[in-house]
Amino acid sequence: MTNDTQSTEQTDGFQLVIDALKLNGLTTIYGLPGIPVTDLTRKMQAEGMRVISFRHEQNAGNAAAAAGFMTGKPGICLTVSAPGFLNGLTALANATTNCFPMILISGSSEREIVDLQQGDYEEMDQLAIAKPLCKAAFRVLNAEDIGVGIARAIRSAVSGRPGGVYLDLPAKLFGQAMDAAAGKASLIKVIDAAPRQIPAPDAVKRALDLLKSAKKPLILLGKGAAYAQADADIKALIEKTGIPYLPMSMAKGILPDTHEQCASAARSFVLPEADVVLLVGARLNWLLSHGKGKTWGGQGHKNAGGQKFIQIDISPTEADSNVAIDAPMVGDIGSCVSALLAGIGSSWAKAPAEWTSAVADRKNKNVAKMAETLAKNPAVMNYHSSLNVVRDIVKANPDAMLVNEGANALDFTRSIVDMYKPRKRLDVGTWGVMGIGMGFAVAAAVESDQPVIAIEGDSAFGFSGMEVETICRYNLPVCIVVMNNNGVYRGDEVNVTGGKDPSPLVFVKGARYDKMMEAFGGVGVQATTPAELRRAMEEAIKSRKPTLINAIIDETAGTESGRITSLNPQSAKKK
Ligand code: OXT
Ligand code: ADP
Ligand code: MG
Repeated sequence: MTNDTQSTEQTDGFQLVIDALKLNGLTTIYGLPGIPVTDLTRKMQAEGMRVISFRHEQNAGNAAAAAGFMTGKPGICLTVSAPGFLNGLTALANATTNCFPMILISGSSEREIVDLQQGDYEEMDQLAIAKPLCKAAFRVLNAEDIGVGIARAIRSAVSGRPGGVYLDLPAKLFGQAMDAAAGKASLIKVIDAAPRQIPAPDAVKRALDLLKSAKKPLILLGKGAAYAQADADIKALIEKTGIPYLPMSMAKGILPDTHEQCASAARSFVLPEADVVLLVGARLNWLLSHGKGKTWGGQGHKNAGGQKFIQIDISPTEADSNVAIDAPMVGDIGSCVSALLAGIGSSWAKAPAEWTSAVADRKNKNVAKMAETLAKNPAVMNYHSSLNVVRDIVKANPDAMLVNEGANALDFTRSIVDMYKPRKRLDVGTWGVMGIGMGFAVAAAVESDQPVIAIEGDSAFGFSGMEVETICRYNLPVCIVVMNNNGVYRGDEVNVTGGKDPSPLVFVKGARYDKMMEAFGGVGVQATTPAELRRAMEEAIKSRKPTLINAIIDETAGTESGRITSLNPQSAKKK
C-alpha cells in the first residue's frame, strides 16, 4: 500500500470478468477461443473454472442453453467476435424462444473503428445485431463496469420469463488495468436473481372456481413447469385433484410417464374432450394447435364448443395470445401451484370418475396397441423395434439424460420412450430446430454427470456431429444412437428427373457414422438388430465411454416431417 486509499495491486478486465462470474457461482463456460478471448479461456481454466471448448460456437451456445434449462442459472457461452458471435447467435435466439436462461459473451472489435466502419479485424456492430434476437443486450466499455454488466446480464436472463442475454466485451476492455481493491468493490453478487412472483388472490380464486366447475378437467404441463423445479407441488396438485395430465415433450418425467393419471397415450382424445384446461408453463403455440380448431373440440370437431382455459405463466402478456384465457394466473409456477394447493385444501372433490375412466379406457387401448407394435421384430429394424430397446434402457437408467432430435427419430422417441424423472429430456423445443444434439448432450453430461443417451436422426446428427471429438476429448459418458435411415425423413427418394444428382433428401447409403467416433478414440458400433443395439447401449452405459451406435433403420419406415406432415405447404392446384 502506498497510502490509505490506494493499493499498488492492480487488476484488469480479464480478471474482473472471471471474478464477477465466480462470485455469482457461474463456473462452467461453454465456448470457443480465439482473438480477443483466447487468454480469457486460459485464465478461466487457471482460476479453477471449467472451460468446455467446442468445435463450433453454435454447439457451445446450445450447451449453455441446455445448462440454463437444467440448472435455472444462466448457462454461459463465450465466443470470439463477428463470425464466432454470429455462430453463437442462433443458439441465443433459440434459447430465448424456448425461455432458457443463457448469456452469450462475445469479444468484439474496437467501438471507434467499428462505428466509423474503418475495417477492423472481424468488424461488426454485434450489440445492434443481437438486440432483436434476445431478451436483453449490454456492452461494457470500462473495467469498473464489468460487475454491473454481469449482474445485469444474470438478472435479465433468469428473472421473469427466462431467456437469452447478449454481453458485448470489446477487446480493449480485457487489458484495462485498475486498482485491485476498487475492482473488487465494483463486483456485484446478485441477490435473489429470479424473485418469486406471487399470484394475486383474486386470480387464484378465479382459477379455483373454474377448475371446480369442470366436468372434464385436464392439466397440461409445459417445459416451463419442468424449468420451475416445483416438482413436488405439481405432483401434489395432480394427485390431490385426480385430474388427468398431459406433458409436453420436455415436461415428460415431471411425474413418471407411467403415472396412472398421465394421458399422453390419449392425447387426441383428451384435448378436444376436456372442458377446462389448466396450462402450467405451456404456451398455446403451434405445438398445441394455437388452442383452437379440431384438435381442441373447436370448429370442425363433433364436440364444437371449445374449452375454458386457466393459464399459469410468469409472463403477463402470454394470456390471450391465441385464444381467450378465462382465468390467467400470473406468477412463478412454484408460487402459483402452491397457492392452488392451499385453496384446494382437503375437501376438494376429485375429477369425476366418468371422465377419468373414459380417459383411462382410451389410454389403455392405445397402450395395448403400442405394446403389440413394439413386440414385433421386423427383418430390418424400424423406429419401433429399435426404440423399444431405448425404452427399456431408459427405464433401467431413469437418471440418464435423454437428448432427442430428428423428425421421425424425434416423434417416435417422444411417444415410445417413457421418462421417469424431471428435466431429463432435452429436445428440439419450440422451433423444432435441428442441431441441438451434441451441444445439449455435452451440457447434459457436464451438468448432471449422469450417462447421456442421444437419439439422433442421421440428418439431425449431421448438424453438430463434429462435436464427437469434444465428447471424446472431455471423455463424457455420452451414448449417441444415430437412427440411420439414409436421409431426411426417409432414405428411399430418387431424383425424379433421372439426373445424376441424388434427391435433396437422401444421404450416402450405408454411411458408417460409428467410424466418426472411432476416429477420436471413442467406441463405434454398428447395430442392425435390436439385440445388437441393446448390447451396445448397455455396454456404453456401464463403461461410460463415448459411444456412437450406427443403428440401421428401414429407409422406408419414416414419413415426411414425422408427425407434422400437415405443416408442409401444398402446391397450388393446377387449373
Ligand atoms: O392420440 P393419437 O391416436 O393421435 O396418438 C398419439 C398418442 O396418443 C400416442 N402415444 C402413445 N401411445 C401409446 N403409449 C404411449 N406411451 C403413448 N404416448 C403417445 O402416440 C401418438 C403421438 O403422440 P404425441 O407425439 O404426443 O402427439 P402428436 O400428435 O405428435 O403431438 C403433436 C405435437 C405437435 C406436440 C408433436 O408432434 C410434436 O411435439 N412435434 C414436434 C415436431 C418437431 O419439432 N419436429 C422437428 C422439425 S421437423 C423439420 O423441420 C426437420 N428439418 C428441417 C430443419 C430444421 N428443423 N431445423 C433446421 C435448423 N434446419 C432444417 C430437418 C432437416 S426434421 C429434419 C431432419 C429429419 O431427418 P432425420 O434423419 O434427422 O430424422 P428422420 O425423420 O428420423 O429421418
Ligand atoms: P412447451 O413447449 O413445453 O409447451 P413453452 O416453451 O411453450 O412450453 O412454454 C413455457 C412457458 O413457461 C413460457 O410461456 C414461460 O413464460 C413460462 N415459464 C417459464 N418459467 C416459468 C416459471 N418459473 N414460472 C412461470 N412460468 C414460467
Ligand atoms: Mg433420417
